[in-house]
Amino acid sequence: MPPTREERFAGSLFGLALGDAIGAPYEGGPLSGFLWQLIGAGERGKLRWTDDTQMTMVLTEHLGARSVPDPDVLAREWANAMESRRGYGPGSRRLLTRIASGEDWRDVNRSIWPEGSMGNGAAMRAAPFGLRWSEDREARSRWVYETSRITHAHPLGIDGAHLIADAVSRALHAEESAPDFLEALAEETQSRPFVEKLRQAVRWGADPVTPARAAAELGCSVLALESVPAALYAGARFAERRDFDGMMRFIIAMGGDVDTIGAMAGSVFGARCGVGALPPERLVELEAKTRLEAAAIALYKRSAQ
Ligand code: R7I
Ligand code: MG
Ligand code: MG
Repeated sequence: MPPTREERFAGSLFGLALGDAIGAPYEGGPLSGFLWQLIGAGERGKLRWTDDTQMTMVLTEHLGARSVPDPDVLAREWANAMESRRGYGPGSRRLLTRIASGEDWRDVNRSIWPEGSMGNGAAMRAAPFGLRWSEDREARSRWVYETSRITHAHPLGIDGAHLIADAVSRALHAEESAPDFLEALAEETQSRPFVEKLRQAVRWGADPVTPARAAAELGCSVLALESVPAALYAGARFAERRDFDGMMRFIIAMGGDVDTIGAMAGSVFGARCGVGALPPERLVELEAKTRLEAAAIALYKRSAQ
């Protein structure tokens, strides 16, 4: 039996949090991993997630509580929820600190790079838009844009967010092979640099390329243009086999921005396979499960109205 829509909503958000938490100790190599063990300490013994889940959870709650997002309110909610120990990107941390102290996001979102950030910080939190407006591309696209630019004004940062939202909405009902899924996304997106990366993965067809080759040809850094295609490839490939553990082993072996690639791939995996396909022994360890579950249910109800 295919998962219900409600199971897919929960699957997408829990898949994101699990991918983030399982990947977190591997982000940025051994030294960062060691630091994460030291400063990331949260509820004792729990599988701890990072900024990727923190921002997604706040966004999911925001979307569940109203018919359309309010970017000014959302910017403050993100800023107030920021905790340094969650390992935020350096640019995002600075912008959110300024927003928390009362500055308008419009005045700060191009203060570090003239065109804004092209990091993956908007893409890592875009999954809820794919769930909320799965059938309405125009609304999905509008709200991804209006909220991504709070911290990521650069077109590549925003394009990456559109792709993750589109992929999650597609994964809610499509049962295609990985190459067909990636080709459909490539056809939908207007962003040339992303189309080239996606077509590269489409050309691999059903050949199981090694993590090293995927990392070399797609990239796996914190830039949206690298980590988003890598996550879409891993998510699509392993969702076909309902193999979450295999997906995480592949992502860890690719290296680079492991928590974020895990989060984005996990959100696609969960939207397609449902919460029942996530490893139960890891799910029970996940921190703040009750809050995440309530956020998923509220978003589900809102999108069903
Ligand atoms: O995108 P962002 O929120 O970072 C998210 C990442 C994820 O891996 C999380 O797990 C967390 O670890 O951080 O934060 P930004 O600082 O906006 O962007 C991330 C990085 O991308 C920056 O620190 C830069 O190294 C790089 N970057 C750029 N470099 C050159 N020119 C982003 N934009 C530019 C740019 O325009
Ligand atoms: Mg993170
Ligand atoms: Mg990361």
